[in-house]
Amino acid sequence: MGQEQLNSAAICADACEQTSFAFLRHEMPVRMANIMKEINLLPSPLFQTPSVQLVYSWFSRSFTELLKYQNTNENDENILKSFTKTLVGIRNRHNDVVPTMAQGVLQFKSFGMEPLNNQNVQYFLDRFYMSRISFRMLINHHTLLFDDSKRPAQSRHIGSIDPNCDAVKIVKDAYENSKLLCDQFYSGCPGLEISTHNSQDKDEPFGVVYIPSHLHHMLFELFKNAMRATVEHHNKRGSTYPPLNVLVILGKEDLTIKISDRGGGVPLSKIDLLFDYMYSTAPPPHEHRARAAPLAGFGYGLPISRLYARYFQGELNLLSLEGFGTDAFIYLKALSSESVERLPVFNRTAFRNYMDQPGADDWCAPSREPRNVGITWHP
Ligand code: W6P
Repeated sequence: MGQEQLNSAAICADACEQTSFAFLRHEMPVRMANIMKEINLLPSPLFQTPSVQLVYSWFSRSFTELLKYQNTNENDENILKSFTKTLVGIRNRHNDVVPTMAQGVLQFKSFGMEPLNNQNVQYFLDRFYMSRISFRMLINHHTLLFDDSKRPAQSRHIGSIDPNCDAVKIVKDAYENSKLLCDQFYSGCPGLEISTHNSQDKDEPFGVVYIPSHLHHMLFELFKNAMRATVEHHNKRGSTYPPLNVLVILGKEDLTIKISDRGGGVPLSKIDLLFDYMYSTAPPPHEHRARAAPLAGFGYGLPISRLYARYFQGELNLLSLEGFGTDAFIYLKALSSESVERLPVFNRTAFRNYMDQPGADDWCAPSREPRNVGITWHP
C-alpha cells in the first residue's frame, strides 16, 4: 500500500468534500498501518512500557474507526458529517501522544538500556513524530475546509495553508510571543533587529505557500532558546542584552531565516544533543524546574521543530561559536512545486534499521598517547 504524496499547491480551494473524504479514508489507515509496523519493532522493553502500549491502543482504535468508512457512499451527506466527527475524535484521542511517548522513553531509560538503543529510538521518534505532523495536518485541513462551524468568514487561507504566507510577519509574531515569556521570567529580554533581502523582486513581499502555524512553531522555539541563552549569559542585573539579529532572505529556491544570538554559544560536541530525544527526556534539574521551565530547553522543542522544517522539504540547523553566540537557520522551499510532504515509509530498509545493532565505530578512538607504529625515530 503506497502513501500518496501531498503537494501544498495541489490542494485546491474548491476541492470537494467527497474527494477529500475518499482520499483520507484510504490514506489515513495506510499511514497508520505504516507507523504501527514500526512501533511493533521497537526494542521490547520500550514497546512493553504502559505508555507505548497506551499509544498503540489509540492507533488501533483510530484505525478501526477509519476502516468503517471503506465501503460507504461518499454522496451521503450524513456519512461525510460523521466522518468529519470521527476525524475530530481521532485528533483529540491522540492529543497527548508527545508527553506519553516521552514518559515511555523515560521508563525505558530507567532500565539502563540507552547506549545500545539510542540510535534506534532517535530513528523511530523522528519518523513517528513526522507521521504525527502529517496526520494532524490532514485532519486540520479537512476539518477547516468542511466543518462550517469552524470556517472563518473571510480568509485567504485554504484550510491550514496560506498561499501567501508572510515570513517576516510571522517572525515578528513569534518574537513577541516569546518575549512575553522571557520578560515574565527574567524581567528583561533581548531586542529584535530584522533585515530582509528579496533577491527575486524588491517590491514583492516575502510570500511563500506554507502553513503559518508550522513556521510559527519553529520560530517560537528558536526565539525561546536564543532569548534564554542571551539572558543567562549576560545575567548582570540592569544590563542591556545584545539584540537578536534576524535575516530573512528570499532566493530562487530557498527562503532562509537566520536568527543570531550572542548567548555564549554551545560547544560543537553538544550541538547534536540538543536534537537528541533520549538525552532531552532527562527530567530537568530541580533548581531549574520552577524558574526556567517556561523557556523550555528541556523537551522535544528543537527536534520536533526540525521535523516541521523537513516535512515540506526544508531544514533547520544550528551553527554555534562557543564563547560568543549561535546562529539558527530555517530553510523553506520558496516554490510550492517543491513543497511536497516528506513521509516515512515502512519497507525493507526501515526494517533493517530496527534489526541492526550499531556496530563498532569505524573511526579511531581519540588517544592522548603518541601512536607506537613500530618506527624508531633517529633525529
Ligand atoms: C543557544 C542554544 C540555542 C538553541 C537554539 C536556538 C538558539 C540557541 N542559542 O545558545
